[in-house]
Amino acid sequence: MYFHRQAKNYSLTLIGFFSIFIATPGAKADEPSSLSQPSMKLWYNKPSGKVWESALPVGNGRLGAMVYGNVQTETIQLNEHTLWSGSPNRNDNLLALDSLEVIRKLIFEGKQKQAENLANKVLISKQSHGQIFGPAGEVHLSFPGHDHYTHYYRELDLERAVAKTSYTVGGVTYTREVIASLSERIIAVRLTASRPRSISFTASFSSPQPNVEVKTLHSRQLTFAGTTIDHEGVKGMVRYKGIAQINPEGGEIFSADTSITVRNANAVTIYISVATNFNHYNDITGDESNRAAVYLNRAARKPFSKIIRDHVSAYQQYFNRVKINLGMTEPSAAKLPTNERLKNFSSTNDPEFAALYYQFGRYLLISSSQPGGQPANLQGIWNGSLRPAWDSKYTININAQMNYWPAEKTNLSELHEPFLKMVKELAATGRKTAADMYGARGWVAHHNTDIWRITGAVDGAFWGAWTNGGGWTSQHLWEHYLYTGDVAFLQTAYPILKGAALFYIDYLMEHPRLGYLVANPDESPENAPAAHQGSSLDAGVTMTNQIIFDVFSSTIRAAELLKKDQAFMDTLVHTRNRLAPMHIGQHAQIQEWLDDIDDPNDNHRHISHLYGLFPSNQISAYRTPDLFSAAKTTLIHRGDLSTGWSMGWKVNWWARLQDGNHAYKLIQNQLTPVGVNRGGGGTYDNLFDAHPPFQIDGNFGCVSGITEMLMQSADGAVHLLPAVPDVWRASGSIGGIKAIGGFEIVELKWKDAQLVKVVVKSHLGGNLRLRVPNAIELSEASMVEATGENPNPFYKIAGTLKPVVSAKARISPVETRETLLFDVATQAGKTYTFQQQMP
Ligand code: FUC
Repeated sequence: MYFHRQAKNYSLTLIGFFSIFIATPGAKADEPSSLSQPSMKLWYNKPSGKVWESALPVGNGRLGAMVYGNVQTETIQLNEHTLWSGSPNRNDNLLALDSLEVIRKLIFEGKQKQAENLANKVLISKQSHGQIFGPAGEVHLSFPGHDHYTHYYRELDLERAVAKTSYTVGGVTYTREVIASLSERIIAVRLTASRPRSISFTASFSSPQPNVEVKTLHSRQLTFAGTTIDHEGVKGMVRYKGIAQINPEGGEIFSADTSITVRNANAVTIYISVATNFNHYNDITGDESNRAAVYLNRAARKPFSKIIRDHVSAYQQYFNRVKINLGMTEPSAAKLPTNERLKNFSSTNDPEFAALYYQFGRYLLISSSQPGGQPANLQGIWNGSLRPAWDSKYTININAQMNYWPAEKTNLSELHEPFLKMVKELAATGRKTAADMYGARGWVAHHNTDIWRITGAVDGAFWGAWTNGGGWTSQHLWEHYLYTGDVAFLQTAYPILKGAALFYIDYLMEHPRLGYLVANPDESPENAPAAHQGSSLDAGVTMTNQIIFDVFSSTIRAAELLKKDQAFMDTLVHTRNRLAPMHIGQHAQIQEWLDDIDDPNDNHRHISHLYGLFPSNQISAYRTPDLFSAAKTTLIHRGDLSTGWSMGWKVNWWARLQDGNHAYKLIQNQLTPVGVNRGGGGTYDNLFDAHPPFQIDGNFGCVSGITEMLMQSADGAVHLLPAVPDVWRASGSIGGIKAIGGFEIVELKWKDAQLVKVVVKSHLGGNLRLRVPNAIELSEASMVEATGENPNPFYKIAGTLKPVVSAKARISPVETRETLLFDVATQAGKTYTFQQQMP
C-alpha cells in the first residue's frame, strides 16, 4: 500500500510556500512569514461509504459540497446557501403586548411557571419557528468495473482547498479532484487516469427534495430544478436550478433522459452550478435558471487548470495569512491517517494534529462564509438532510455568534461580513417585533433566526422568551470596528447599536425588591433553577445584565467617536449604572440568576453567565479579581464534558482564566471520536464537530480558544502566551493573528513558554501595550514600563459594576503567572521586532 502523504519535512514545506508566491501573482507578497507549519492535509485510506460525516467538505460561501470519495459510485452532495424552505414571512405573536404586564407581574411574584404557561400562548410564535436550510441533492458518478481496487487514498488539502481521491484498478491509477471555486460560482470535478482512454462512467442526480425534476440537455448537461418545501405553514417558494456540465477530453459522451454516460475519455471536467431566485430576505424574484446558466457558462469556458489556479490563489489570500506550529509530533504518530490520529489524540501528544484542526477551522470559515453570501449556519454550508437538526438555521443565543469568534482574530475579517449583514437585516425586521410585541423602540431578536430574518419568539417560552439575540449579535459590529478601526463601517453600524440600546431602554423596568433596572421576562439561555418550578423565566438574569452593559458601553463609545447623540449617551450612562451588577453567591460562584439559587452540581451545557469572561471582558484577572475567581469556581462546578460547542466555549474560558492545561484538556475532550465521551460531544472522522449531531459551532469555538491560549487582547493589552499548556511549551510559533486596534502579530515564537521573538505590525498606529511572560527588547523604538490605563482608544474599557458578594462566599485568591507590561508608541504601517532579553 502506498500513500501520497507529504513528507514531513519542514524545509520542503517552505520551498512549497515560496513557489506558491511565484505561481500566484495575485497573492499578497509583502512580508512572507518565515514560520513553518506541519502538513495541512486530512487524509484517509478508506472511502466514506454511507457516512456523511466521513465525507470531505468543500465550499465557496455560495456552494457547499461533501465529497464521499467512494470508488464505484462517487457521491458529491450539494448545497446552495439560499436554498431554504418557506418564503418571506414574519412570526411575531401580536398577543404579547396585551399580556406583557401580567407576565411581568407573575415573574416578580415568584410565579414563574404560570408566567411561562401564559408566555407560551402569547409570546411564542403561532407561525413559523424558523425555516430549514435544505440540501440541493447529490451528483453520482458510477464507474463500471471499479469494484476491486487497490492503493486507495483520499485527502483534503487545506493549503489548496482541494479534495482528492485516488485508487488503482487494472493497473490504471484514477484520480478525482473536487473544488468549490472561490473565483467562480461553481463546483468543479476533474477526473484523470494514468492511461489514455480509461475513464468511463455514468452521471446521475438524486435529491431528498420532493419536488425536483431531473433532465438532460445537449447531451452534456444534467440539470435539476424545483421549489423548496413548505414548512410550518409557510409556503416553500425558493426555486432552484442546478446544471452539471460534463466536458470529456477524448472518448464519447451520450445522454439518456436523466443520466449522461462518458466512455473511454482521457480526462473529464465537470462544472456544477446551482442557483436560486433568492435576492434578499424579502425578495425572491430572481431568475434561478438564468443565474445557473451564467455562472456555468462563465466557468465552463475555462480549462480546469485555469479554474484551479485561480481558485487556489483566491483561497490562499485568506488561508496563508496565518501559520501555526505547536511543536513536532513523533513521526510514527504523525504518519497515521486522520481518523487514527483523532482516535489517539487524547492519549498521545500530537501537537501537529492540534495545528491541523486549527487550520481546518479557518478553512471551514473561508469555505462557508464569503462576502455577499449567507452567514455560516448551524452546519456551516453543509447539510445533506431535508430535515436537519434544529433546521440547520441560526441559533443566536450562542451558536451563530460562536461561528464568528475566529473571524477577526484569525485574520479573516472580511469573512465576518455575511454575519454583520445579517445583524443589520435583523435590526430592520426586529424593529417591528420590538414595537408590536413589547411596545418598545429600537429592535429586538429572540433566540433563533433564519434566512427570512424572523425575529419572533420560537420553540417554547422555556427557550424563546429571551430578548437578547439582537443585543448580543450587535456586539459583533462593534468588535469588527475594534479590530479594523474602520470609521466608515462604524457610521453604518451606529444606528444598529443605538437601536439595540434603545430597545433595552424601553424594555428595562425596576425590580420591585432589588431596585435594579432589569429585563423582564428574561431567562438564562435554556437553563432553569430548581427553585423556579422548572421554569426558565425570570427577571434580570446575569447574562442579560452583562449583554445590556456591553450594548450600552459600545453605543456610548461609538457615539463619542462619531460625536453623536450627547443626550442619549447621558441616558445610557445613567441607565447603565442602574443595571444589576454581577453577584458572587454562597458557593463563591458567579450567580446565574439574581437570587442565590445556583446548584453547584448543575452541569448544564450553557454557562451563559460567563459571557462576561468570554466573549466579553467584564471579568478580568487584573481589574476584577473576585469575579475572576468566582468565574473559575463556576466553571469547575459545571465540569468539562459536554456538547461540542459547550466544550469549544470552555476552551476560551480556560484560556481567559490563563489555565492552558485545563484549556488543553477541553481540546482533548473535543478531539475525541464521537460516541466515546459518555453523554458528551466529540469529533467526526472528517473533523466536523459533534454536538452530536454535527454542528459547526464547536469547530469555530475551539479555533477561537486556541488563539486565546496564545494571544488575547480584550483586557487592555496585547497579552502574549497567556495560557500555553505544558504539551506545547517546549517550542512553537504562530504568525498572522490579529489583536484589537489593528495590531497584527506577524510572528510570535516561544521556547519553554518564554517569548523568543515577536513581530508586530501596527496597521492603525497608537499605543501598543504588551503583557508578556518574560523580558523582551526592541531596537526600532523605545519601550516603557506601562502604568495606568492604556491610552490607546481601542483599549478603553468600561469599568465593570462592583459585584455584590454573599456573606457566605469564601473566595479563593486568584493565581496568575507574573507578567511584564510595556508600552510602545507605534506608527501606522510600521513593523516592530522584539527579541527575548538575555539576562
Ligand atoms: C441551543 C443549544 C443546543 C443546540 C441548539 C442548536 O439550543 O442549547 O445544545 O446547540 O442550540
